[in-house]
Amino acid sequence: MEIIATNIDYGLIVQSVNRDFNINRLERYLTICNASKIDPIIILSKVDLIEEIQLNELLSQINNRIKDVPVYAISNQSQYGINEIKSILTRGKTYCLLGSSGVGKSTLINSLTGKEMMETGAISQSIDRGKHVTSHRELIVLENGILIDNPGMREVGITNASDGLEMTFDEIMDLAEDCKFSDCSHSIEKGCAVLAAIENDKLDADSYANFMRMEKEKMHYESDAQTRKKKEKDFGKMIKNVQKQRRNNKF
Ligand SMILES: Nc1nc2c(ncn2[C@@H]2O[C@H](COP(=O)(O)OP(=O)(O)OP(=O)(O)O)[C@@H](O)[C@H]2O)c(=O)[nH]1
Ligand SMILES: [Mg+2]
Ligand SMILES: [Zn+2]
Repeated sequence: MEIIATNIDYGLIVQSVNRDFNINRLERYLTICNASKIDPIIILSKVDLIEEIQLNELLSQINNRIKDVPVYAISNQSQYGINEIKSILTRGKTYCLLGSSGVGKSTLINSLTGKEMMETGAISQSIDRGKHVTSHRELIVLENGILIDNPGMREVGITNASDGLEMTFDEIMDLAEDCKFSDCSHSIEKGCAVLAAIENDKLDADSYANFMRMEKEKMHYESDAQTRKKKEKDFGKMIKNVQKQRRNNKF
């Protein structure tokens, strides 16, 4: 969550069409953006590496699970789709680039500026991943909009997602209104409208599974935070006690 600074308008979530492609992870980024109150935009990069028919398949997979989020396909190599990205950028708005190492975030900035402004780096052959070329946040001011390049994220954990999950999975939230029990956990209950929707192919089972996983992570994080808070409070009390006893010359 810390990766997203304040005063950002849009999150450009970059994912490449090869090994980095992962819809569960896209939903994680969406959750982080939603929790940070920034508008997500998905950018599929490196489309030069696949055929058009494969690209259409990936786009429809995304479409089945993620609604209401714009998706753009680009290639920094062939410059496919770059003008479209240029055309959506707006003066006065700030965009931050999010995504794994090696997906082409910095190269995209170079494409947009037409200059070799940002350092980019080859993918590691042995692990087929980026080498974390960008090591710190950088701000680039364009004619149209301000871009913030970020180091590639190693993992996209759900921490204090506030209502990010609810926004990302609003379809599930809407269904949940019709669950028989108001405190339904959508896991085993009879009369659960969410489970019924999966049964009737109205809700994507993978999307549901991803939601449940992140919900659990969020709860773990919250209970950890609560435990930490309690421990700190207890420690504070202990210090106070010792000081008091010391004042009273108990030892
Ligand atoms: N085939 C292909 N390769 C690309 C494309 N865009 C970037 N690359 C290559 O992917 C590698 C990584 O690109 P970077 O722009 O450094 O990736 P990054 O997302 O900034 O990575 P970090 O800074 O490590 O987070 C480089 O070798 C780029 O040349 C593309 O559209 N197509
Ligand atoms: Mg970079
Ligand atoms: Zn339910």
